[in-house]
Amino acid sequence: MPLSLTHQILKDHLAAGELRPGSPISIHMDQALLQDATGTMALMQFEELGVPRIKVERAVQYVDHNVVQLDYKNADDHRMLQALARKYGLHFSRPGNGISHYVHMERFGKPGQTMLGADSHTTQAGCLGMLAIGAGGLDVAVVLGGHPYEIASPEVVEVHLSGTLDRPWVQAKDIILELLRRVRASGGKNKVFEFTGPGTADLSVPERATIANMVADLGGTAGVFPPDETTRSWLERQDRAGDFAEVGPDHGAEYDERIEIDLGALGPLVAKPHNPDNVVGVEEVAGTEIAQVCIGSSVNSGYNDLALPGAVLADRGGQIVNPRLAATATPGSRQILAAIAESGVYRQLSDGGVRMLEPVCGPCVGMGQAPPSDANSLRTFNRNFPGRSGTPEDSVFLCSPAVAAVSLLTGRIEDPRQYGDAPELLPMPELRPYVDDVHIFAPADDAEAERIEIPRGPNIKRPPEHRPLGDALEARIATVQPDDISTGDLAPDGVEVMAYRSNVPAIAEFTLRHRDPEFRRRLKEWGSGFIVAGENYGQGSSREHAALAPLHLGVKAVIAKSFARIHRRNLIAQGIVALTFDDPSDYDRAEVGQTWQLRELRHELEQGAETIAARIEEGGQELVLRHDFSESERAILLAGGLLSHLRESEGTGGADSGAGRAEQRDAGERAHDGGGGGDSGGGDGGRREDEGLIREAGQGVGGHHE
Ligand code: MIC
Repeated sequence: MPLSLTHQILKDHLAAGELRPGSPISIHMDQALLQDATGTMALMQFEELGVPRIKVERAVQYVDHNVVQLDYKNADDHRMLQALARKYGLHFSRPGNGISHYVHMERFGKPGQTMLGADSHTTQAGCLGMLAIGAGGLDVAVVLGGHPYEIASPEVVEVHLSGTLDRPWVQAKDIILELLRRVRASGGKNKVFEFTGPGTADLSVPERATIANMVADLGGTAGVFPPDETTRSWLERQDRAGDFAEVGPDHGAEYDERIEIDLGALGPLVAKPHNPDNVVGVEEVAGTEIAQVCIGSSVNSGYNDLALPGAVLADRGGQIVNPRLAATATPGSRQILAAIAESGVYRQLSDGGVRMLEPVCGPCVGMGQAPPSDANSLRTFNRNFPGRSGTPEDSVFLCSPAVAAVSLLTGRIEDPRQYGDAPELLPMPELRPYVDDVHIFAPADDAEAERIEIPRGPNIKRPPEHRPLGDALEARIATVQPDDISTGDLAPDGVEVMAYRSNVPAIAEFTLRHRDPEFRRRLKEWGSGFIVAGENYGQGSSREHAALAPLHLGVKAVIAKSFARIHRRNLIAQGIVALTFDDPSDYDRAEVGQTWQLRELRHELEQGAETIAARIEEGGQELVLRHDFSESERAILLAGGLLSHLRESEGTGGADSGAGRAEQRDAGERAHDGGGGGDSGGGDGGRREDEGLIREAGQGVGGHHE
């Protein structure tokens, strides 16, 4: 049977299982990507494996998220990550060097390879013909330890792009927004989107990157652009001609589904608050007053994305950004920063009044540049979940650089097609001096690696422990949540909260703070609880803190109408039972405070039962719950989490000796406690005993600095 490129890559990397949609498979990973906000937990969990050096061909630790450095916390994380990378064999991209996805595309992505990344937008690497998948930190840690990654074998959707874009006013961003409009935010679950057709060939690599990145926002597993001459010349420009590979779909390849987009019929699109799939034509929102325009982020931070707004401003005789507006621009990488500096685009933007930011994630994850209250913000980013910008009642619209560029002029959302002929862009200079990886540091050799001590600061705490599942689970419903709860609701974005990514007890204090401020109090009072939720629970980012924080608070199970892929897996990896309703209307029976009993859970999981029996103590109603755990996921849950499962199944818990791991853990414990953290590491189901250190959310937490 003629195969899609996705199936060829999967076949080449298959460690176990059958390529039948939905059936569990394990795949070997060639590469891994980590960023600082998820990387600290990922690498600390890697340490727990006791493996001396990583076992993938290439892993890169980036620092691009937590870079505001309001106090020592971010800086301590960076220092620890640099040492961990050097010791265990990862490359380290220093802060300011660029946004992980953008730099990885420039310097490391390889057609035909696989990659697992501790960031949902890892899918961006599909622009070069990689199969790149986002995951929680623990799954990435386990892959670094040499294990394959387990996932449901995806369906492969052919996205056939016909025609060409009416550039520059209709852009690649509009293609992915059109897909979001059609497929919606959870419609891509367990699907890989493979792009074909003449419209695909016409897209540059950074344009493909914008689309592949936001496949994550369809809930998709990956997006793949088969490599072609455009890919080859991109790699040549990056001095990486040798990384090109002649791979592609077989002639007549079969796909599970086909979507056709006629690019000639596409207009500029905008995603309204509060979900990337809330897409309308720009004409529907044109005229909306805005207070902010932000250009850049991991998507739309390439040369042309910045050159167009620069040219729009310069073309109008030096017209400045409308005085009612605040505007920012973020280049994707140091390479792009150098290119816009040299070409004059930087000057066009800066002269126009755009605030030029360093190449980091920045406002996309609420790291500064929060918009004013009661105002709209227009951004070329990939997400607009409520509060993500840092302003709790925010109102964020997502768009292409073309829409952003013309809206700079008036302070309203504008339809760029009303602006006639496009201005000429300043040409991109030669990249030559910028392709050296002088700011990406190689790991130490084995001898030096052994001697490297890992510096840790007082905000850095060991990951929670996993406890084996008991025979039954019984707990009170601690919260009932609606559809589309994002991991940002569970573990919020922004400078204040994200500074605690290495400190689960502290970050737990912010869980659901806007959705249900009483949630934490209830769990503290009751000691444990269940979460009940609607559809697409845990959509959005891969942050496993959305599972780690509830685990710390005592959440034992989440019962939802449906789960987003990465979060479902994160719950399981951390030993939280993720179940669905057999009859979704049973969701309506759930009330905060009720006690739900899963009396035969262990037995049912051991036996591989398809359904799980539940009973509501008050009133005695019986409910039928479902699960879709693979055999190994059942074993993970029985063991209480992925790390304990690996320890059980390998006897020693890793490739190295158990003694080595114990020693490391002791040393780690001393170091973690160094600042008076008082972390006992025990307690029920990962619950820690250092609550005394945790003050109300929003105040300082732990450590001697406060
Ligand atoms: C995001 O875009 O939501 C993030 C911030 O990059 C996250 C990672 C994180 O929460 O650290 C993601 O996409 O996984």
